[in-house]
Amino acid sequence: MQISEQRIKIAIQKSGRLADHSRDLLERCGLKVTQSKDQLFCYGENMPIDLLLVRDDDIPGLVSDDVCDLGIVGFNVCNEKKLSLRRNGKEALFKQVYALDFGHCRLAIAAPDGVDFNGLESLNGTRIATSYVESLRAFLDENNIQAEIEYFSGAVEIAPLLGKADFICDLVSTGKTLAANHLKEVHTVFESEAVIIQTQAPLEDAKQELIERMLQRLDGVLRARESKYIMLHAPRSALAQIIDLLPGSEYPTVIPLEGDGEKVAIHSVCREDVFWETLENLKKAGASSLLVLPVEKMLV
Ligand code: PRT
Ligand code: ZN
Repeated sequence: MQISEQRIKIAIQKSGRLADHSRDLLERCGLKVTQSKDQLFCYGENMPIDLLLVRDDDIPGLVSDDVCDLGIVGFNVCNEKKLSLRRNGKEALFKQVYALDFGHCRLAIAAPDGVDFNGLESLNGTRIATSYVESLRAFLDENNIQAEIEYFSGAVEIAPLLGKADFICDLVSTGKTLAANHLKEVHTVFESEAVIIQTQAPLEDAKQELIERMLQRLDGVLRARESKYIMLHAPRSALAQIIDLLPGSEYPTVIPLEGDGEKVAIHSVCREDVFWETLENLKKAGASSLLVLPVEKMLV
């Protein structure tokens, strides 16, 4: 199998925290693929789109260098790459298109249990271990903090135990790893989630069109994921109040009910989750026969 230049290439993580979500998202966009024997790329069967399966750290570089047209990667990795290119006098040639609502975590400063932390000034004159050297440096500079950065490529959380650092700066999601290493989170540097990035290199029209089509589908999947379709009956007299209660609903459809002059049916796409409390409030306002359905695809 060979990857043709006329096809779109999307870099995704080969294995790890983002791998399955990335594959799943692209499948939802209608892409069907066959994986190569060496498992390094997937050939798009029904669209001229191939997937390159790589380490997440390589994704921003592959997109910036125009080896791949799109990439799915953590914001944290993109940010680090951007800053490190900038330090070397270069600009990253990729742009972030959408945040994808998975791979949520935060880059945070943590201190050993029992250490007093009285705001960011407590970091002055200390050593902080991290794999995110550039992100941490930018954060310290922004906050006028003088601290030494100790680079650790992994297992950052053991640095204080080894006497190599006073604090650490690492990714946290549940906080269990910190707790297991007797560390406590003291400050969030930034929040992160998976994002889709696009090369800024000029593309042929056909390729650009295909990318736009794919991104439109992606937008549809993301919108659908956070949307619900709600149907209910409402007394005409309470129409305005009930429409007000529908979360994130823009233009509800109001349909007369055959044989009932008093009531109407309301159908609406809600661009947010619909909680039980909302349904209870709608019922209190006079709504009945409430139905909430998931939305699978959306094209606006
Ligand atoms: O092999 P490759 O280089 O591709 O993968 P990797 O090992 O570098 O990355 P991977 O798969 O661990 O993470 C990929 C991306 O997932 C990261 O770049 C983040 O964008 C996102 N992500 C989300 C996380 C976490 N949550 C996370 N918890 N990445 C890492 N962690 C680690 C963290 O470094 C710490 O060691 O998990 C530990 C903490 O987890 P909690 O749940 O105990 O707080
Ligand atoms: Zn990695």
